[in-house]
Amino acid sequence: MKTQDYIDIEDQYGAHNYKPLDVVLSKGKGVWVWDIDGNKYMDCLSAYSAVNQGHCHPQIGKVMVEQASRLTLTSRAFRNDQLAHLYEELCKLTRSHKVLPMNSGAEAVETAIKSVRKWGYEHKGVEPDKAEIIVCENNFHGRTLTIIGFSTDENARKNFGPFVPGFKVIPFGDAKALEDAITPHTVAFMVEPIQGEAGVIIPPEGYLRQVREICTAHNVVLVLDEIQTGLGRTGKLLAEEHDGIEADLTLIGKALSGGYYPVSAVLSNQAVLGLLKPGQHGSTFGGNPLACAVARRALDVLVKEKMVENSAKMGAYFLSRLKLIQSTAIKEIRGRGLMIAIELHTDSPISARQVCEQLMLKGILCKETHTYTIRFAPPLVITKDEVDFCLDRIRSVFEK
Ligand code: IF1
Repeated sequence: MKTQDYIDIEDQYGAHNYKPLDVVLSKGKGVWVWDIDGNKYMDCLSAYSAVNQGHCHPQIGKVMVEQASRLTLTSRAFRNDQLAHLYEELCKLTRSHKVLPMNSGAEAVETAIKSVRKWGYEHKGVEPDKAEIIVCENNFHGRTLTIIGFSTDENARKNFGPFVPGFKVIPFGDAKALEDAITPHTVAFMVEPIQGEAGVIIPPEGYLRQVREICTAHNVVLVLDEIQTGLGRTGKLLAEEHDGIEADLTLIGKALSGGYYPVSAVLSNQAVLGLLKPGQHGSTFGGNPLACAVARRALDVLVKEKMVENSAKMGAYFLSRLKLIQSTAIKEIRGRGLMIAIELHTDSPISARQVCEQLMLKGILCKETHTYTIRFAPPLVITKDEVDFCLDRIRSVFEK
């Protein structure tokens, strides 16, 4: 089959809920992927930061195959010999007290929402059915009905209502707005340390520290959605470390499995998760032995191979060199670690999508977000030579 054949069949039989670049991939290794014609590309999206450890990391692959031939799923009706290890290793690594494993990122977010509501009623003493959760404009936390109900992206929510009540939206990066929005019914504030889908939006210096103080002062649970920023993406294991704070609940997913398998988790630094009793939450696949074995090794290689340190180092280099590109099309270049974006002027002669299409022809795969921003988030195993390869091609698109 040729590229066009794949596209035609997808068009005919699949829902059109994505608009992918027209490249059909069939192989990956480290930062590189190959299409069905054997063309090689550098992956600067990393499956939306799920393959931070690089494509097909051999260690993770090995443990996945071994575990798959031994035991895959027990359900949580029985125990398995991997879950305890994952709990312990995750808690030690992230200084957490409790873990609740799920599968997708959205499920971790849903889990957090249920948990903080329960905490609000049973611990804080909020009146029945009055719990409020504060979130930010331009948030991205997933695609379930609850979550899109508090999205401010029209395209994500239009004609999907009615929605779950109990959410209040405030501007991102504005600590005063948070303080003003808190009422006696507020149970939690949920925020991305750096907004991903919104276009790699980094909040003002000190924002997260202020947010931490406000939440503590008002007895409000601080939930950090680190599903995208976590596990080394921003040059620290968790993005919260840049501000020297600790969230009460931290959500991780994506790279928790190195891209092998959907694994997510809610990490808790206080009694919130302790309130859940048998039968109140769960999932058939959450915490299964295959997921746990894969996640354990995905975390292990992240640490042992110093991918977090490499993310910080290569990210700083990448960003500093990108900023030297001379182009009237570029409005701003920003990033932290290997979570980087180029934002174009609204009157730029070239759209973000066109930049991505041109980069694809030069062997770089990346993805626009909204109309004006291009994101670069390569696997954290990228080398300096590979960053240079990428920079040369980005330069040639802009300096033309
Ligand atoms: C898609 C962006 C990335 C997330 C945060 C929860 C989730 C995500 C902070 C839900 C998911 C994805 C999903 C992906 C596009 C994508 C994304 F463009 F939207 F911003 F990563 F860059 N919290 N992010 O970023 O996790 O349920 O998907 O496992 O195709 O929708 P999920």
